[in-house]
Amino acid sequence: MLLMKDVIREGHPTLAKRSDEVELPLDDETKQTLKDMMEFLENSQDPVKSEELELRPGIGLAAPQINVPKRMIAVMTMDENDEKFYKLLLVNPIIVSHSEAKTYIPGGEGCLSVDREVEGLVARHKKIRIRAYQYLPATDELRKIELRVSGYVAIVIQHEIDHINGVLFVDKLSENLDHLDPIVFKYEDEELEENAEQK
Ligand code: UDB
Ligand code: ZN
Repeated sequence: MLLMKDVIREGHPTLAKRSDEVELPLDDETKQTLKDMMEFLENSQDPVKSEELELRPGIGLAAPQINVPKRMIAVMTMDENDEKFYKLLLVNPIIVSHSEAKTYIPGGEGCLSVDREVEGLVARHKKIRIRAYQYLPATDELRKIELRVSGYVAIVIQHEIDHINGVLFVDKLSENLDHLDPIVFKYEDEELEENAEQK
């Protein structure tokens, strides 16, 4: 089981290197790493387990963050409209095309591998098209897929693909992105409504 101590931090050389292509078919060790990555995200989002195990609630993880320099990422999150759930293990992902338009998370990004509070925003493509192999642990299948995603999920995937290219979000901060449309989260609107109602 992966814990926060297994997540390497800013300054570790593996985080600054381009990770290696994964050789297919997947070997058993690589399959286990993929399963461990998803289990970490699941545990970290479980209120009871995350507290017991002292995990930060993660929505994405790239293999180099656990010091495995291979091109593999895990994502587990809802989209910003709380409509679609994404639970993906991707091997050798590539962004085949992207929108010209960019967007950003208005509160800024963080990272499981960055312990300090970082001020600054990250501009990311609003829409991306990805080709990858998707690993399905339940059936032990590896499927070639093409995915089109936008908004928050596209940001998460770009953040993880940056990791397998040796790039951290702190390497690409902007002070002001007012010229771009930010991601708008549905749940934040609800919070605002609730706050308004309390007044
Ligand atoms: C995260 N989690 O996992 F909107 F329930 C971040 C950390 C760094 C704060 C743990 C996160 O944003 N969780 C979250 C967000 C919500 C609602 C919720 C939980 N990452 C993943 C990472 O570092 N991968 O390498 C950082 C994200 C910032 C932008 C994309 C990834
Ligand atoms: Zn990260």
